[in-house]
Amino acid sequence: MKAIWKRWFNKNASAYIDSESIEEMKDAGVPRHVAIIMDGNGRWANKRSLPRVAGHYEGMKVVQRMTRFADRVGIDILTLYAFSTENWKRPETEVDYLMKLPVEFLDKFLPELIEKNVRVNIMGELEKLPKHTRNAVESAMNETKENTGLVLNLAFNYGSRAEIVQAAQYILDDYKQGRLPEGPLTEEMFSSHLMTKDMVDPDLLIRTSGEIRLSNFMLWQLAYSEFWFTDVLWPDFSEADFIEAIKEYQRRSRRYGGL
Ligand code: V07
Repeated sequence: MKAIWKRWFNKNASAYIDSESIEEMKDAGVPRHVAIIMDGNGRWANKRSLPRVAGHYEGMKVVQRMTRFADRVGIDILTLYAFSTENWKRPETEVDYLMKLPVEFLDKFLPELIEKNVRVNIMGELEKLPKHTRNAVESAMNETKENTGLVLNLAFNYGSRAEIVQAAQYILDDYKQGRLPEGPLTEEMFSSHLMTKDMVDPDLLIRTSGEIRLSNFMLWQLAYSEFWFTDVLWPDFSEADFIEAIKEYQRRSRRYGGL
């Protein structure tokens, strides 16, 4: 099939991915924690002569679909890089729009997340967000905090070096207050001060849009993860692409199994 039709078909047939191939994939062992850098939204819009925010809106719809997919295949944690601390440097109108997206997303999607037993978690500095944004994400976290299904972990106003420095600061404070035992600091003690303290490390990192770098994303947590890159722009990312990434992950972990 021609690539362009394949894309169109995959996107529109997404709900009909046959359950047999899903079951097969589940049996081979899906990654517990998948982290995604959702890149290429602006470029997707540019290619269509649309404003960049149109790409962000389309990207938000893909967040919904991939959350459904992660839930369906039994992934435990889906971490998505929604907004980096660097993103404040973008034009004000674009930043304003991005700050409205969580509100829009949750207005539409929170009831379904609750129904699916999904727990929403935000990883990042919420203090600097506009009030309406902060209220929306905090109430989503609150309303889902008892849920025991998929964890939808959104990296929002997140930067990994700042997270690591913050962990060091917490450790210093704890030490001064006598809350830390004497003796050497361990990796476990350190990682328990990170924003991912109760999570396993990502098994698989996906980055869309052809960029092959980490851009200050989960530097500590990705130490042993498999990396999978694709040229597909985030608004075009489909269930078929997600399956391809998981299958490649399964091939690699079979090959290096036990190591
Ligand atoms: C954002 C859509 C995805 C592509 C990347 C940039 C634009 C979902 C959220 C979100 C955030 C918090 C929350 C629920 C949903 C989001 C921003 C941007 C800033 F509790 N998508 N999305 N937040 N984009």
